[in-house]
Amino acid sequence: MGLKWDLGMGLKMNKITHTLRLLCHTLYCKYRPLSFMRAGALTFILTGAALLAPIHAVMFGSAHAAQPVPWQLDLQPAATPLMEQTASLHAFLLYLAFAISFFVLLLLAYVMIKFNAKANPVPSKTSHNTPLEIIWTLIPVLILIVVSVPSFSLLYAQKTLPPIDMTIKATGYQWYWGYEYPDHDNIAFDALMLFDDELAEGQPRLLTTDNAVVVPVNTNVRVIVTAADVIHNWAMPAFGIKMDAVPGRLNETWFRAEKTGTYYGQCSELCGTRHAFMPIMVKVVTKEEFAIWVEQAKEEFLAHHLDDSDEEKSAHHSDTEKSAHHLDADKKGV
Ligand SMILES: [Cu+2]
Repeated sequence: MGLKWDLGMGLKMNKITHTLRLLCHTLYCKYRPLSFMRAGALTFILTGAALLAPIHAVMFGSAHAAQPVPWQLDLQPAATPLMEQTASLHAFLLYLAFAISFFVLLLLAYVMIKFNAKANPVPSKTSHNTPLEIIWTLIPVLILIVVSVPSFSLLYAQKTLPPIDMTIKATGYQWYWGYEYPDHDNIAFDALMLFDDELAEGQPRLLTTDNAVVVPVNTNVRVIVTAADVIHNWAMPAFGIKMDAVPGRLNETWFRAEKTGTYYGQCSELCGTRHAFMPIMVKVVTKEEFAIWVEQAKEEFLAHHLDDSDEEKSAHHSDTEKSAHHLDADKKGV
């Protein structure tokens, strides 16, 4: 049995080596016009890039706060199971892409050394090889099937809402976000970006808002996303969420934040001149802290809400305009 298997394996390996050689021949014939120098340089760059990516992922993968940091290369650390799944699919694809690039590099190197004009002055005239063509069709198909398994399971997890504990409605406006808590006496407030001179110590620039979205930890939160004027997008990298906010349409998504802390995101759909200045700030707190916040928010925002008359709206507008002015002045360095 062992001997038979060995013999069979040997024959198979012979066939594989033969096939590889043919593959190299074909590659060489096809890319002959490309000079060796250029092919070498291109391969070097591509492999370098492919090699660096996983190394960076390993080196910088877990040290980030839940916000963008200067020179960031990898994804923000996951705060929800959905983002963990997204990050692992991302890592898997990265290694797969690396393996494929490395395999191609080896083939090219083999061709360059073995079949250059000096080493192989009389090239083969081979033009067809059925087993080889079947292999180079089947292998990519198999790779795609393998990739589809984690990919579809992630898509299913994103689209299938688990039993929901509470709902938040996020509405995109030009250029800020409005939030409503329908399960908590319709607490409603707007979140406008703070400008540089309004920031407290340690608050990140262009990401901090006057009012944060507050949610309890380990709670399944449904987010209903819509917009009032143009298309915006409610995106929170650490939660693995990026959901279009479309006027006249309710989109829904969900998250379950498993770590307390402050998380930052941004509108991710080009929505006008101040698209870059409508950040999203979510505070994940303990359930007790959330209960306290709800009571405070009811008082703070309810009066605000009852008075949601034209007067209030125009006051808000002038506030936004003031901020816009402020921004212009900021840009000019005034
Ligand atoms: Cu927007």
